[in-house]
Parts: sequence; C-alpha cells; structure tokens
Amino acid sequence: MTTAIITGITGQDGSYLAELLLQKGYRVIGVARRSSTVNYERIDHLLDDITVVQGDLQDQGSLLSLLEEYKPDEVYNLAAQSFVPTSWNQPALTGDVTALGVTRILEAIRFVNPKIRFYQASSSEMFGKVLEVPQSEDTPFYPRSPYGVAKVYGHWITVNYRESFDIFAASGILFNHESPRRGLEFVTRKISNGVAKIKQGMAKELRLGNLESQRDWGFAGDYVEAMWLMLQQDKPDNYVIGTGETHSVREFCEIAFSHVGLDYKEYVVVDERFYRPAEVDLLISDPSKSRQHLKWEPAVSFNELVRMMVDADMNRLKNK
Ligand code: NDP
Ligand code: GDR
Repeated sequence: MTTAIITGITGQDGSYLAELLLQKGYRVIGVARRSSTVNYERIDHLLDDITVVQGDLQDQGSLLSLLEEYKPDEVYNLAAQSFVPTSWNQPALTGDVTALGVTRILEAIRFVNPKIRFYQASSSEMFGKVLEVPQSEDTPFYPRSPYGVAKVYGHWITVNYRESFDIFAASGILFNHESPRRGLEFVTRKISNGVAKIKQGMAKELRLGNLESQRDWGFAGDYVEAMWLMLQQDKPDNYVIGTGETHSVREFCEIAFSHVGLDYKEYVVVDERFYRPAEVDLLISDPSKSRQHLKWEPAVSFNELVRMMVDADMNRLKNK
C-alpha cells in the first residue's frame, strides 16, 4: 500500500486530495497543527479512513519524527499561511511557515529517506505584477505580497533540493482554485456565502474590495488530481495548472447573484478596507505543458463553479 503524508489536511485542498488518494487505495496520513479546539470540518467524513497526526511546519523535529514513524512514499506539502491580506499583517510568520516550512520538510526528507517524492504547493501569486500574459513555467516571478514572496522561496528551494540532492521534488504552480469548502474570507466564497445570506434575508449588502481584479479560477477537486499526477511522472518538474481563462471579481458577482435572481449592483458595496497595499491585477495561465505532459484538463467550467458554490451555500444556510 502506498503511503502519503499530507500537510494542511484541514484545509480546502487537503480534504480533496485525501479523498482522491483514498480512492486510489493509499494509506493517508494527514498532518494538523495542535489547536485548543479541533477544526476537522472539511475532513469529518474521512476520519474513519485517514490517520490525523499532530505536526507543525514551524517545528523541524515534528516533521522528522512523522517521516520516521510513517515511512511515506509521497509527501504533499499543502500547509501554509495562505491568505494574502494576512501576510501583510503577519509577514514574519508567513515567511516562517510558507517559506522556511518548505525547507524543514525537505530537510526531513533528505535525512530520513531521500527517495520520498515531494509535492510543493506553489502559487500563481508568484507572478504578481505579471511580466508576461499568459503565465507559463518560464514566466519570471514578480510577487506583490509577503505571501507571494514566501511562495517564491518555497518554489526555488524545491528546485534547489531537486538539483542539489536528486530528490524527486515537484512544484505545482497552481492558479486560484475554489470550491464549497473554500475558506470564508477568500473572495469567491465570500461572494457565494454573501449571495446566499442576502437571498435568505440574513444580510442586506456585501462589502468587497477591488472588483476589477482578474483571476484564472478553477475547481479545487480537479486540481488535486494534477498534484498527484506530478508525483507519478518519471522525472520531477515544475507545472503550471490553470484553466487558461480569466474572469473579474465583478463577473463572479454578476453570475453568482443572477443565479438566485438578483442584480449584484443592488447589493455589492465597494469598501476600501478590502483593498490591498499592492494588488495582483491579472492572472491567466498558459497550461499547455501540463495538458501535454500530465494529460490534465479541468472538468468544471467557471460558470459551473460559481453556481456550485452558490447552491452549496444556499443549502447549508437553509438547513441551519
Ligand atoms: P487553506 O488555507 O485552506 O489550508 C492551509 C492549511 O495549512 C490548513 O490546513 C492550515 O491549518 C495549515 N497550516 C497553516 N499553518 C500551519 C503550520 N504552521 N503547520 C502546519 N499546518 C499549517 O489552503 P488551501 O487548501 O486553499 O491551499 C493549499 C496550499 O496550496 C497552500 O499552501 C496554498 O498557499 C497553496 N495554494 C492554494 C491555491 C488556491 O487557490 N487554493 C492556489 C495556489 C497555491 P489550520 O486549519 O490549522 O489553519
Ligand atoms: P488571492 O485570493 O489573493 O488571489 O489568493 P482572494 O480570493 O483572497 O482574492 C482574489 C482577488 O479578489 C479581490 N477582492 C477581494 N478579496 C478578498 N479576499 N476579499 C474581498 O472582499 C475582495 N474584494 C476583492 C482581491 O483584491 C484579489 O485581487 C488565493 C489564495 O488561495 C492563495 O493562497 C493562492 O496562492 C492564490 O489564490 C493563487
């Protein structure tokens, strides 16, 4: 039985990746950091089938002992301080977890078993103030937040351990991917949840920041398949994963509100509190390498994604 360790098991992607690996017959070990109350909402339905263990990206020893104890074949590093605005308020913590945390796992792999295959969750935020449109594996980085800067470090240390120590270390440069399990502060979920609350009379308006920023949005359930595929190749590499389409926050609002028969212009209030010190205006992937090498294609379209998220929040609030 193949064993995989997933850091960030309690997050959006951790839950979808665990489901995928269980379907493929893996033994799944999920790493969660200790907290005073458990936050297993996204993995509640999996707790009989996976093993959840304590570990923290800020603690080298915990990572070493997990690898020694569970002897994984594959490690997926999904843990991070992943919310861009928080990275300006907690830049040093973001660097410690999102950047140095990657080195700590790679060091654990190097000492315990350099044959372990490693996946690093890199991000389109590394392209930031984009130097090329669309963005591919060869586009230079220009990160615009402490989060983006930390991810650039995580990406390059992954490449460096591949080249220095011959570790099978893959970097997936994933564009935004969303789902009904997305955290409530990210814009897509904030909109789908806001729409459902307004429709059900629980809120009167939705306050957002920059409506003009454009993202290449896909469905998280599709993207975890690409992570797995990267570790099944003959050689480790970097891959851009996205849909190749871009849409604005405004368009997301239009579709989400109209799905429940509302006009977003009557409810969305632009609030400068949600503007960022430096914005990433436009992201759009060139996913040709992953289409060709991994044979990966997203299944869920942008319209389907928006409707799926609104429907899920409508149902959740109705059943409350
Ligand atoms: P989430 O924010 O939903 O999940 C992040 C996970 O990291 C949570 O399980 C969190 O635990 C855990 N974590 C945070 N700090 C630590 C720490 N010090 N030690 C151990 N675990 C920690 O992110 P997503 O699932 O959306 O994203 C997964 C990864 O992919 C992240 O690295 C993200 O930066 C990256 N990424 C995401 C994209 C997206 O569009 N979703 C696009 C590109 C990259 P807790 O629940 O305790 O907070
Ligand atoms: P992002 O996602 O920063 O792209 O990072 P987010 O959903 O937070 O923002 C997307 C865009 O929407 C604009 N925006 C708002 N954003 C939030 N959160 N709240 C608002 O009210 C709002 N109004 C407008 C933002 O300015 C931005 O332009 C996500 C994270 O998952 C990262 O971890 C990941 O690496 C990248 O996607 C790819």
